[in-house]
Amino acid sequence: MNPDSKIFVTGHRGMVGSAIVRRLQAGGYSNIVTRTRTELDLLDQSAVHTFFRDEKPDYVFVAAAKVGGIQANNTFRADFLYQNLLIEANLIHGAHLADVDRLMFLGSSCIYPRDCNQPIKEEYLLTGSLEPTNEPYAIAKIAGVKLTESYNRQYGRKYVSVMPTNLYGPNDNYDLASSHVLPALLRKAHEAHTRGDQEMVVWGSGAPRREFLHVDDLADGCVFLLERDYDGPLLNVGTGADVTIGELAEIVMDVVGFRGRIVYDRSKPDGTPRKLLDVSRLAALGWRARTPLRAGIRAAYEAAPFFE
Ligand code: GFB
Repeated sequence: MNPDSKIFVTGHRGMVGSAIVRRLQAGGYSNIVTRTRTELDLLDQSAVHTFFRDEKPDYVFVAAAKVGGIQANNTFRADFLYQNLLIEANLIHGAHLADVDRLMFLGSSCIYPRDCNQPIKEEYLLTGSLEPTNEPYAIAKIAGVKLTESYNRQYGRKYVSVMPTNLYGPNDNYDLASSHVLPALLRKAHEAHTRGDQEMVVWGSGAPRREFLHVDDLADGCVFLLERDYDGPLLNVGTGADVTIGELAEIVMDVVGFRGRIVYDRSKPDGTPRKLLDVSRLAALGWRARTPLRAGIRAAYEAAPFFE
């Protein structure tokens, strides 16, 4: 890629897409193309194909997706499956039809079997059953991985799939019903602290382990791969370390300055017990995450819409 290559970033208003745009701008890329949902509906096949035919970007980031935390995934199962299948199929096939040779598809660590060995190597894909709370989303993301692999095999494209672990950072979703755990705990701790509460509710048992990657690190890893013309197999992106949800809650409370008690709401699902990614494939290429968890959480807190 050169600095004036035309790079189409989908989902640029979301947490991942906006981080990729920031990182590209910082790297001197000046020809970044974005479209809002009103300008281009990614569920509309013919609109997406026309867009590609007219714009002919050099590179596409598939960062647009319907995403959410455990409860949203478990509740809006049809929407997560249908919309993600359509978005990725329209973008990947549309890019191919317009002869766009380079593309990066972003998935999620929930594509791997629920009970696979830890840390999770890329080759564990499709070796076991998925976590039920996010099976529809995971199936859609697995289809995306298979689309990139298949267009490469059949048509010689250089489409890459990247699987980030749980992400957090600026432009995260702080709606408690649909968010992921980290933004939810930041908001709950902030509100509890502001109200002077004695306790804060954390869903599930607190025992599941999760790995958290700052979205700016993910964006940096993506641009690192773009700049090295990486066109190899599926790659995990993570930090290589995880914490329990209970430990995460303690760190968040500490960052916010809330000194109350944690109450576990065991009527809410735990989800997968652990999903720590093996990041050695990406590390061997020379990239690693840089943001320490506590510092990243502090930065996310200060960027949160309710921070004053
Ligand atoms: O982040 P999260 O919603 O998604 O939840 P997953 C992670 C863990 O945190 C679960 C617990 O064990 C939750 O029960 N948790 C505790 C909370 N308190 C809260 C809370 O207030 N809100 C939320 N949301 N969780 C999603 C998948 O899985 O992660 C997606 O559903 C995707 O497919 C995404 O892979 C990255 O890590 O369980």
